[in-house]
Amino acid sequence: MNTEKTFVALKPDAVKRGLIGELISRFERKGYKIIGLKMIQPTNALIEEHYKEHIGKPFYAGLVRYFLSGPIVAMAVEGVNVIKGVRQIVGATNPDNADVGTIRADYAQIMSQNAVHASDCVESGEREINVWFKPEELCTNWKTVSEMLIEELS
Ligand code: FUP
Repeated sequence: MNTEKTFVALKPDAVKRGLIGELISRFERKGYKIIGLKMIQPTNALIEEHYKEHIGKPFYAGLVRYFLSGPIVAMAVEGVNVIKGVRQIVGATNPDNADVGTIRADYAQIMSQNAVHASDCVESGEREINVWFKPEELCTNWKTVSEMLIEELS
């Protein structure tokens, strides 16, 4: 079983619109295990570390302004093939191209305020979890029902 970890963030627009519970439940109902969860006001340093591959790009200044505009909900999420699965739930970067039923299609209109972030590969997931969480903030010593059921018959 290919269990992986990913970093998910509910961005300031999602928090301000009161979507925290609704969006977290999308990941919970898939059976994913939330091993880290906190609300945090991003700082310049955290944003720079998180989005370092985008520094210097034309949209970077707007991205920083967006992340400074209010708190995010940071999540570390674990599950089988979770990188791909979470990005399927999240949808394409530009809501115009996101499939109906994905978060970005259902809750966002523009790419620069697309409600949610999800890591694009296992290495990014590990790196981003470490940007936003201290190791002691992660709770891994428990099992979800999905985990138990998957283990039971596999
Ligand atoms: P994603 O992996 O889907 O979050 O997308 P990227 O890492 O390519 O981009 C990070 C964020 O930058 C996106 F969520 C939206 C923003 N962005 C823009 O505003 N304009 C662009 O042209 C590209 C990205």
